[in-house]
Amino acid sequence: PTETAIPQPDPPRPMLAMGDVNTKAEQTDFDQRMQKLVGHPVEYNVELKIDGLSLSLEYENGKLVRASTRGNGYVGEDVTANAKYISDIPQTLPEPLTTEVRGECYMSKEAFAKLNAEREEQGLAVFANPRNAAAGSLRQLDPKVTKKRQLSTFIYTWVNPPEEITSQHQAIQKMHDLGFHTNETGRKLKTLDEVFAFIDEYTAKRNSLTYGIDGIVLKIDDLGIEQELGNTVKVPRWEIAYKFPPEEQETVVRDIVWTVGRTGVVTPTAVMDPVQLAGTTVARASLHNPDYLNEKGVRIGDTVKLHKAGDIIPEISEVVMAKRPADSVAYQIPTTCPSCGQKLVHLEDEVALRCINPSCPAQVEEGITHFASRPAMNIAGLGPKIVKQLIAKDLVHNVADLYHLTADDLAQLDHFKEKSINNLLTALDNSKQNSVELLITGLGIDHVGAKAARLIAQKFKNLAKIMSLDVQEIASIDTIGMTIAESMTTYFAQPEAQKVIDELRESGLNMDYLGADEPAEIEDNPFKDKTVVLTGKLEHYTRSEFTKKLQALGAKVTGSVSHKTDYVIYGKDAGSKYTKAQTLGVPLLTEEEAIAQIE
Ligand code: 3B8
Repeated sequence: PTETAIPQPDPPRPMLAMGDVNTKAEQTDFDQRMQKLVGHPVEYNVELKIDGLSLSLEYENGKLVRASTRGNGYVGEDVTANAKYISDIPQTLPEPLTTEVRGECYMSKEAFAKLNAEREEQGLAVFANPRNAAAGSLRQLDPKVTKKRQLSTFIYTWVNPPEEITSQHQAIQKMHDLGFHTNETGRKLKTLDEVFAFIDEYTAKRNSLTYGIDGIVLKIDDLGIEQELGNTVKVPRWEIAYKFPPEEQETVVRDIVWTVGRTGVVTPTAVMDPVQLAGTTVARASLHNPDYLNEKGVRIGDTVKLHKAGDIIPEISEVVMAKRPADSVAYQIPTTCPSCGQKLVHLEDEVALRCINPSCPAQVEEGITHFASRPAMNIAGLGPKIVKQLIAKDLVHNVADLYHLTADDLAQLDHFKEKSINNLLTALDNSKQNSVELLITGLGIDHVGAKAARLIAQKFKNLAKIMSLDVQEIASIDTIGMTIAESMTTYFAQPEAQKVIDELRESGLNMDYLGADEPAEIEDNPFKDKTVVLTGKLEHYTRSEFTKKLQALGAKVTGSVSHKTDYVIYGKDAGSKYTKAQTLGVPLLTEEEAIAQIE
């Protein structure tokens, strides 16, 4: 991304950061200051403070022309190309407006956890929190990376709203109607007691939200008063952020254990005395890699402060040095694999330690478990515990051996009786008919997940063909890059890999793509990839017509309203689903509004 000046209205309106406070007493001060300045009590719009990074979106005649991050306020980073790949940003507005909105770009807790898990598996450094992950994913030279990372937005400021919009509350409603993803939990409140109650409510609900928040924002709702009060040099006078106190616990590290992943990455985990933290009991925290472990300086026996990154992933903040035992000794990073005992290596460009022994039992175990897992060959009943026993009893050494298992072999496993034996043999037999992309996924080739496997299988149709491809041919697929292509050719060039695949073929596994051809890519629209619920009596379409229409736009139409619902579209006499959407803060659209959006 290149640096460009954020175009400023006249007078310029820099993208400011907020002033923030940590106590209710400070908020009382703020409220009193506002009342004095304004001359009477003021109403506030109270919003959740999303843990992301600020984003400005500019539209000309209803078309998105520029997206930029805050940077230093006046000079931001141009992320227009990247913003095309954030699915909840409208590329066009239903009205030909020339305007600017601002909001927060964030990564959901789920996407954050998934991304970090993948990065750890690949030997890459993990992101400390969703904000860093969002920033690292948005500010990418290659917008394709942004596309893969599943970013979202909440839009909360209309820089130059039309005249009829006189309050922040209204501005959010209208921006929502224009197709922006707004956070509907915001509330217009009159008294500080109500504000405190809101804070208490979300302090309790915080952990159950699908996105991270780090506080709440108090804004004078009246845009006229906002304008009058204006800004100090750095922060607006008319609003203040309350930051949640960090949730932190102290506990003692009893051990540091190392586990070997499918790709041979060896990861340290601190095992601690269990403590309650942000709604769950925590007894383990990943230390990610040797560099991270050394940086934290953790030793066995240390008392540590623990928090949750992005509200979900337990992480050691720091060692409490004052409580370090007198007989404490520095922790020694292992040099050999905890599973096979072979010497560990540090590959160039990686922070991770790796075991590069292809027959390391821990890797084989992870590899076979992955092969059998749901996104791969989906072999019911072949979970980690069974795989562990199969390896320990020397019954399998690789995935090809699975298809040579007999009833007698399986009878050696704990609690395996006739029924469980038959079930597993049938599941193995059925898996032979799987379409080839599941087999490719199951091979566990570095960087090649279910999606890449499907794209490649769709294009090249069978495994023999796929194994003969060169890097350029694989990378000719639109969303497949050189990393995946090189990883595939390297994998298939290995004689051991070829041998396993030959054996699988001899066992009768299907090697062809059996799926349907890929449906045409759905163009961006407000309902693409959104979960939508219809309720009440519709006037313009029947329920099933409207459902089909939405599905054709890439929406998932479901029957019940939850936190996962993006929109509830309602007609006449809408009942409980409408009310539930209101309580959950799920955006509501009338049938007419939805049709306007579609058109
Ligand atoms: C003025 C208003 C900065 C912000 C703002 O969810 C300003 O309003 C700001 F100069 O940063 N993280 C929010 C959030 C952030 C801001 C905001 N409102 N809801 C947030």
